[in-house]
Amino acid sequence: MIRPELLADVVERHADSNAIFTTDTGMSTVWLSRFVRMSSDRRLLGSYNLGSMANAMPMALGAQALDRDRQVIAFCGDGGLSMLMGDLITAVSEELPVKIFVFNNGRLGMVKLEMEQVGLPEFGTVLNNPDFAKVAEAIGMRGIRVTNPHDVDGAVVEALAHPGPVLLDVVTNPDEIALPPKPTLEQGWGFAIAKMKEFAVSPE
Ligand SMILES: Cc1ncc(C[n+]2csc(CCOP(=O)(O)OP(=O)(O)O)c2C)c(N)n1
Ligand SMILES: [Mg+2]
Repeated sequence: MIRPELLADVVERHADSNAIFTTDTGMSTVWLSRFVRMSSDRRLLGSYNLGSMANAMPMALGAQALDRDRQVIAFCGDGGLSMLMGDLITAVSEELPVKIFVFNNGRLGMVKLEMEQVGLPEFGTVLNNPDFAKVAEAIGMRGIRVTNPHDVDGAVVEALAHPGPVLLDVVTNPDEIALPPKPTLEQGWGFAIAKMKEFAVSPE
């Protein structure tokens, strides 16, 4: 099982020193903010206070259209990407060499966590995803799918070196928890209750 932190850290290590990053609203926001170092030359675009999902890929398209020579990297959730997936065609038709990295946890992960921290068992947050790399290939862009942690580094290097648009579909751990900087006892208690309820529903 691939930890999303690994992907964020590997991207940080291989990205250009003047890359433009975009991030969806969801757990990818957390992984980017914890692992990707910003500098005066890098740029970061997100929805943030507006809190809208699905923004990372279209923001990347816009940024790349302004500067085709600069490395533009989108940190996408699988839920976010699915919402505006048709716009992948724009990357191909406009020849925008965006690097789309999908944190594919098969979940609306942030919402799963929000429910669990108040003691609710996961409900309605499982996503029945297609193989995003195959979708990308069908659309006409390079698609790479990664399911083994040992392949993450090579796949990121390959994606960043690809001259055209590329989608890297990384299957990540759906149970990874993005702890807030100062977790409360109440949140921990809620999480424990949720896990007991989830276990009671599916004991395997
Ligand atoms: C348009 C919109 N719908 C719903 C939400 C509520 N919401 C916030 S994060 C999230 C889940 C995001 O899932 P995904 O893109 O897969 O990212 P993950 O948290 O799993 O990394 C949802 C449903 C929102 N912020 N914006
Ligand atoms: Mg997700």
